[in-house]
Amino acid sequence: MTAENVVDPPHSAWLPDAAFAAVGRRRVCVVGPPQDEVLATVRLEAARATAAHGGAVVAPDASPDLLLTLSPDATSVLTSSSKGPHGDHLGTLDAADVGGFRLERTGGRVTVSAASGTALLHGWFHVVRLGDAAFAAGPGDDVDEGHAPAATLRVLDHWDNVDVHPVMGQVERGYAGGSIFYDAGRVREDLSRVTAYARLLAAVGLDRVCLNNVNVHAREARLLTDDLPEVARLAAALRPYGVRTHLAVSFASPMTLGGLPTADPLDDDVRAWWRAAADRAWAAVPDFGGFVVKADSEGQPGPFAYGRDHADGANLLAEAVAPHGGVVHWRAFVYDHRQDWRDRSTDRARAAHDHFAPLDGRFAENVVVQVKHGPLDFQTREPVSPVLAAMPRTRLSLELQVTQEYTGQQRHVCYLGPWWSEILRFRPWGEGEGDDGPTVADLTASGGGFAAVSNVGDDRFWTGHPLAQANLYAFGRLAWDPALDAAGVLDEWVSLTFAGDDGSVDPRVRAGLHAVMDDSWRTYESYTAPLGVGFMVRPGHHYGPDVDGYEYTPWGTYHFADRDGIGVDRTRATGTGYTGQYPAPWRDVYESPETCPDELLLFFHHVPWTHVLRSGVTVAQHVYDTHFAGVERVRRTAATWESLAGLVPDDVDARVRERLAEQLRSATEWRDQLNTYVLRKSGVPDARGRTVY
Ligand code: GCV
Repeated sequence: MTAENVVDPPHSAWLPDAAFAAVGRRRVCVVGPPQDEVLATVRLEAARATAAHGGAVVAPDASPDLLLTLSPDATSVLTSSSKGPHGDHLGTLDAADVGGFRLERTGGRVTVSAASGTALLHGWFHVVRLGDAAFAAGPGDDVDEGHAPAATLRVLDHWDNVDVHPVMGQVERGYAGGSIFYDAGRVREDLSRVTAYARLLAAVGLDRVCLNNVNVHAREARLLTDDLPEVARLAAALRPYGVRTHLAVSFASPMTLGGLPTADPLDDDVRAWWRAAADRAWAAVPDFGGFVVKADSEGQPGPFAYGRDHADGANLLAEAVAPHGGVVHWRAFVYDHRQDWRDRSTDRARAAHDHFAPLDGRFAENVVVQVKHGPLDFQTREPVSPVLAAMPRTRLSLELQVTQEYTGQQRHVCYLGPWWSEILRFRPWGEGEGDDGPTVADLTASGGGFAAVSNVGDDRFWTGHPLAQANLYAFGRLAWDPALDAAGVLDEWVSLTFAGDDGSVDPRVRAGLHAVMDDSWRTYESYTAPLGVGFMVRPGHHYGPDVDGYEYTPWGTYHFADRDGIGVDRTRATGTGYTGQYPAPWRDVYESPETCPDELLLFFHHVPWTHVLRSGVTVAQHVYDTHFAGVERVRRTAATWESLAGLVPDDVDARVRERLAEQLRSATEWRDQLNTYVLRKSGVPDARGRTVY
């Protein structure tokens, strides 16, 4: 028996049987052609829920409480619900890929109709989420609603390696054990866990997964060629829940896999090689989604080697996948990782805009430029990337990081919903009265979509920290509807995950989880990265404090602290000019320390330690205050969690306690290192005389 056969059954996450109590007690009918694979899943789900809770699967003429029907003309709801003023003209990428459903309720009886099995499945999980409220039969409870995802493309990117990488392991930046797809150099035999994963994704409306790391090493590159039958097996495990497969590919593949002397995007043989590669991929996986590419970034090959630009590179692949209706997600994470730290004029934050904004309008119809939410790299706090406002003629996808590389690595509780919500609601052209410009969600949803780096592994709780499941849940829900309230999304997650036998949640558990999680991102920020400074982490693994760890390295991530002050001058007047990449009003708001939001001050300005923030305290004092307060908040979080003992399942309790103990230790370490650093550099003492070393 191999190790992979003896893992415990995975935790049910947000789909415990109890979460199906309301639908499972009722009479459910599913209507549609027997050959539809995802519809078969809806039938299976209905049978499973009703068997567990005493309801029944019934025929259409038996007055079902819930009728789920596949009807090709359920079209009234199939347009995007959040089209913004920018990007509408780009049109829907894949008109056939309709993801909406209609929900009608009359006298407490519910009908969900959709044009595809996947959309109907999403409708089923919507009703599950609503619970008894879905069947409300009081006066005024009749409804006829359309539900459609904001964006066609809602993708989870896995940074999973097939081989165990000597430095990055099986999953790069993975904090939840090994890969659910691969084990030590091969695709797993038993893929039941992959199907269970697809079920979780379908329940939050996600329908695409990229199976491998964007850093495509030699072994992983072969997924595109000799391993296609294995990719097909993975796709078959995801398909019952309507989840489509994408692959990350290496730009050098024509050379490394095809034996060609070049990978020049304008070379005819290279173009032919990619076309043949795409043909083979779709032959093996008929509903294949497309390619994800990291090029000219952190050592990955790209078009620069041939004097070509990223539009040339992306369009090469776009041409190859176009006949199959495929998509190329081309990442804008392009910068020089061999920078000279002595040179203060080079600014990594500028790089994506410098490379990509001039290319607006040159990308093929089926290219989606995938932009990290901030200009650097998934820090705890960064401004929104200016690229998102600079490419109106390009499909854009917003890239978020669910895996908590820089936000506590699933050892710290850090609910990221509020952070993502801020990003999605950010208006690059400001909030003028009466004529609000588009939000980031508007800009990305209507032509492109949302992508995020997944946080799951073969850990029993999927995500290492059981409460980190909420981040995966929140990504799916916000990608479907970016206007959702983050605390409301958390509440949904609590309702499902902690449902008791009757489907309801103990109010003490609900309140406790909100107390622990609602503000946990700001708590994390308070004891780690002050005022948008970023990257004070231990180089390499990125866990825990190391204030100067990156200061004299080639990575372009500096804070420039000295005895006088700290921060990066990114102004047009005296700095790197990065503020000029934003449209008004932000180019001016960020330009002046007087108007720059405190939480981003050190991202945009180099200021004295004694600079008085808009909050009224000095920079040095702010560091002391927030770091002392942050540790106290973690202490309170741990106490709140302890008060839930006996109210939450023992296994969850034990794991969360263990993680909270580490969080408290780590937060204390962050506090003491940061405070001591500031005191030693600045000589400015803590006004409240607390212990600084
Ligand atoms: C997959 C950061 C991470 C890398 C990651 C990279 C990326 O630099 O530390 O592990 O590589 O981002 O997004 O490509």
